[in-house]
Amino acid sequence: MEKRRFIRKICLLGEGGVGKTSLVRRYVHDFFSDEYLVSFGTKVTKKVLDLEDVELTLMIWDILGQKAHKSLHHAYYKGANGALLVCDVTREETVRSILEWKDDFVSIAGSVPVIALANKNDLEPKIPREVLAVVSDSLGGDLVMTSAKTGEGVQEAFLRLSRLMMEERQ
Ligand code: G3D
Ligand code: MG
Repeated sequence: MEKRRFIRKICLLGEGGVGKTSLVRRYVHDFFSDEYLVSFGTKVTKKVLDLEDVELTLMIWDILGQKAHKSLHHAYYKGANGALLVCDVTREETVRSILEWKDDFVSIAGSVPVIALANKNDLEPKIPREVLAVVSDSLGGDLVMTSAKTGEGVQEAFLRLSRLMMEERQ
């Protein structure tokens, strides 16, 4: 029997330079580049996942990370089914701000699943464990340590979000 097909929109959120674009590249194309790609506007990348009982097409929206442009983000949040909130373990302020990103996001998208990604875990973390624990707790424990450079945790993070979104289907 043919699998049921679903399409879901997810957004990558977080400060500039935390690794959003690199994570998408690692997940979808499986490579890492050290060159800094400043993404203007939005890039939407498609990835088809074969889950146990369904085929899920992820439309992955990679948006501007600059706070100054936050008001523009609302258009991108609309209709999103989930989000990956990305921070950089070498910059504490990026961790503290992901809860703001989350509030901003859910005010437009509603209470859809979100997962935090503590990225650049291949580098020396400079964030007290307690700070990560606070963020993780406020998201119901959904925090994955990732590295777009080594690939650590990347599949897991996208898969976890995908499964959460599929639990909410109907
Ligand atoms: P953004 O899309 O969130 O703005 P980018 O971030 O994906 O463009 O990444 C910003 C910088 O961080 C880039 O390096 C990129 O190579 C680096 N980076 C992203 N993810 C990781 C990671 O997991 N580990 C390490 N070590 N670096 C990462 P530059 O040096 O060009 O700023
Ligand atoms: Mg980017």
